[in-house]
Amino acid sequence: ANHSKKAILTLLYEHKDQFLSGQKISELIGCSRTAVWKHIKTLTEEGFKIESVQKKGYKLMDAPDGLNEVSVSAGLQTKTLGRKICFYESMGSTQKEALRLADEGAADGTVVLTNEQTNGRGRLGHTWQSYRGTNIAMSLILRPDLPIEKTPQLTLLTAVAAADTIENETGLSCGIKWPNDILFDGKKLVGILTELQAEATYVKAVIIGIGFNVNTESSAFPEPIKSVAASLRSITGKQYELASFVQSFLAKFEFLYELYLHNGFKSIRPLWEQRALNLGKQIKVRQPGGRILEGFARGINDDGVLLLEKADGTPVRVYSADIEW
Ligand code: BT5
Repeated sequence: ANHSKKAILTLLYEHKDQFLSGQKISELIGCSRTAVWKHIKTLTEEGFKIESVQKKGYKLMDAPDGLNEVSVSAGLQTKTLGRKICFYESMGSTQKEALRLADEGAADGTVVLTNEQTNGRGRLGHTWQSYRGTNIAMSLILRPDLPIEKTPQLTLLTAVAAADTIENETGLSCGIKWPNDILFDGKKLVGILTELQAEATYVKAVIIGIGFNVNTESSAFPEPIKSVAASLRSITGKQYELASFVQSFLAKFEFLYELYLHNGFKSIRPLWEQRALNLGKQIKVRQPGGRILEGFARGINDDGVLLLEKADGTPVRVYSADIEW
């Protein structure tokens, strides 16, 4: 029954501006017209506004605030990514759930998505704040055939995908602060967290978590986050449709990911460099173990490694697994 309800909602989303007759729906789904009517009734109770006109049929007028699984899956233009979506109305962390699902064997391209993340994680035990229905929290489960040392490149790829999506959807041109922050006017719009499930030498799964501040009002950010965070809405004053934003990100990500798997990081590197904010500057980097390194950021190489030059001229390679300040 749940399956038919989802199929009906999908049809309504796919024909958003048209009426679909009960007869047509029952034929396409393979259930009775009475069953169609009952499912429509349930959807209405769940908060979907569905216009129903005799002889014409049903038309989707509005949906509950925020995301739902079908709003993202209907019309999604990807081959693998998001073909399976695990959607939760509210949850602690999409990242934690994705790690659990990956451990249970979830397929490559599975996406975990929620309307409300209550215990979001950043790197190194930091927290990530989410605001119900106004920002996007999702995790991608990928199973690339990659050596472990190359996986930090996926963080850089994700940053490019996120910045490109923002530019396509809003016209804003964002910068990337190595390795994982997407900034506009110095404020953070997107956070990216890459985690691994690996055996000694091979990668079982890469879990990429992304948080986008989309429609959050700046007053919703508490101190001290307020001084470092921004949302698309706080910059442009506009509201964006979360579902189409997710669809657009998944399509962009998949495109870059395929390019990467076929041609390697050299196909991503120039795209990343175009948006890089701290190349050619003095920067500080925290290395594993807490040692702080200062130097001039020369650039990144074809492996995605940051090339730093210390004051005495010694070159140092910094991996995005290391933490920048
Ligand atoms: C990150 O960590 O930027 C990675 C954030 C990843 C979040 C996603 S959401 C979906 C998935 N599920 C999860 O549980 N996590 C992932 P880091 O570089 O450590 O930055 C964290 C710092 O950013 C915090 O210490 C705050 O200063 C700041 N911050 C927290 N929430 C923010 C927000 N909404 N917008 C901007 N900055 C924020």
